[in-house]
Amino acid sequence: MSEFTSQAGPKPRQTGPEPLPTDPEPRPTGRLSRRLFLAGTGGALTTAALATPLAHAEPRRAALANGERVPALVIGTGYGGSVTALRLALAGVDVHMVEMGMAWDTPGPDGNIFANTTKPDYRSFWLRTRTKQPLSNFLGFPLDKDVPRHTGILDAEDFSGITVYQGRGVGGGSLVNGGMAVTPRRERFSAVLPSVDAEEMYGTYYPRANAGLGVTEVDPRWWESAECYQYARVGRKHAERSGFPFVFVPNVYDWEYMKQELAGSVPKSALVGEVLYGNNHGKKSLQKTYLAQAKATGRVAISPLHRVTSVTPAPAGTPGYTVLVEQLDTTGAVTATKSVTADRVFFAAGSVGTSKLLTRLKATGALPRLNDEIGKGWGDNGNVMCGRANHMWDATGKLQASMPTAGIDNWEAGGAFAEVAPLPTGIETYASFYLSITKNPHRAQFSWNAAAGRVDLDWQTAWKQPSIDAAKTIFDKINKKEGTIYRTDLFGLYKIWGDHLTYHPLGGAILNKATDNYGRLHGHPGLYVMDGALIPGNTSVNPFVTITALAERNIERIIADDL
Ligand code: FAE
Repeated sequence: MSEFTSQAGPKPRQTGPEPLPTDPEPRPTGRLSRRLFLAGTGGALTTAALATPLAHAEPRRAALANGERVPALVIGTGYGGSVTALRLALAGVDVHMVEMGMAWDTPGPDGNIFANTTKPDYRSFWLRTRTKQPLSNFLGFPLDKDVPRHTGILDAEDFSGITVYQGRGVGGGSLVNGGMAVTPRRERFSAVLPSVDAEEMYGTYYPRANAGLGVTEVDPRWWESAECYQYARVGRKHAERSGFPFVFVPNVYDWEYMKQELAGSVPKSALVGEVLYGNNHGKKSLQKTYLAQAKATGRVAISPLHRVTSVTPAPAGTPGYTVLVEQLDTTGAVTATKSVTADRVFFAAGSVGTSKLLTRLKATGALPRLNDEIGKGWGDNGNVMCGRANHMWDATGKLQASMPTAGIDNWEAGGAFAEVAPLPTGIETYASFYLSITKNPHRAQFSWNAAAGRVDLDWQTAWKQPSIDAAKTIFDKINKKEGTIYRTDLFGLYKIWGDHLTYHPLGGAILNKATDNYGRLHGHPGLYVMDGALIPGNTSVNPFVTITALAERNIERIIADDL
């Protein structure tokens, strides 16, 4: 068995962001002193010897006020936004983060902040009255059910031909994802981000991102015998018997916590299937890593349940941008509209959120000088799901950890990397389940639909066929060797492929096309893209480590040159 981190430079061992320097200077001017500038770039980022424990300043709590002026406004609190906020704050800049989702810091009536995957409730979906679960059926029975409309954590956003799943709330996708923290193989990097220096990424920014995210590897000896990874060991057996490389992949889950879950000494999270609607324990979401560090600087304020609707150049004579923000209640109703002025605006609303905003702002003349690359180059990271029906002697186990640890790598030969995914139902399913990331060449475009007042995406369901073909290079062979068949009951009646969705939206404001090579939007100085919108449609593996590393690279340059 090989490992996926071998190309990523030194293996990170920390469990949180790199230690940060004390900031003894009085807060804030928003302008940079040379001293703070150094602390925020070279000092904090590369010289461990200079780092001392952070003095925990009081976090800035005030919600965004109408008429406020802020030096840096970050739209979204996912990976790109969190890196941006932390690094700007360390450089001495006051930051306001605007997040359309909830704070996710308050327990519900059951004492938990997050709902369980097997029991979706009002917390689970973003403004839906019926769940739209990625795996919609089981043994032919539909799984979806009615829920109260609420600003819940998982958005199943429908476009023609595809449903795009995204996290909503402070922490973005880190709240709902499987924590698989994969650095692409170096030899594949030039196809992922062709304009970026691989040497720098693998020498500096991937290691920095992995450290900041708290990425670690599962203890292989424990994994070999842990009841909760029997499903993954069955996955390995089948992969290897068909001659495919089976690779361990790192994760941001706290493995020591999972061991205690298994021992019954702490409240269970991964071992009761928590993932899609949040993890109450164990997972190092951004709330526990980058965002915790950002808040501790005392320079970062976050406004949850605030949605940015417009960014335009401020009136003549006023520097910066006018940003319109809607405040929401938990039914999704707008309770206030605020206008603020920001010297700089960082778009980090995710591939879909950023692309939708920029496409509309360009088309409606709010940001007229954005170039024609806006909205282009969107891809689904080649996502396609499937299940296989195993023989009775290949039980996958009643107890399955919801955090994946491994994949089948057939990228070179067949264009597919298949995550061996859990199916944590609490019963023996005799099913192996996979999320494949494939080399899919299709790219869609966002466009402004003036009549309907919305942004459309022109993806077509048929465009998933190359992904299905790539996944079949793995699973047809395994089925033949094992004498097994595909499950047809997981995505509808007699439907093998989960080809209607993606978990990994990428692109829409591509690096070095819609922006310069560091995320600066063309035509409007002081506007930046910092998230998955920069990446041209595919990362060959799960994307959040690459999004984080790219944001680390870009913000370092922006701080050095622009501020
Ligand atoms: P993201 O994390 O989506 O953050 C954007 C934030 O902006 C969100 O919090 C939005 O609510 C907010 N926002 C959007 N529009 C606005 C607006 N107008 N105003 C204010 N706020 C706004 O962006 N990736 C992996 O690498 N490994 C995994 O195991 C994995 N599993 C996944 C499982 C699921 C179910 C899902 C949905 C995704 C998974 N992903 C995984 C994908 C990963 O979470 C995703 O690529 C990143 O979260 C994208 O990061 P961004 O910073 O681009």
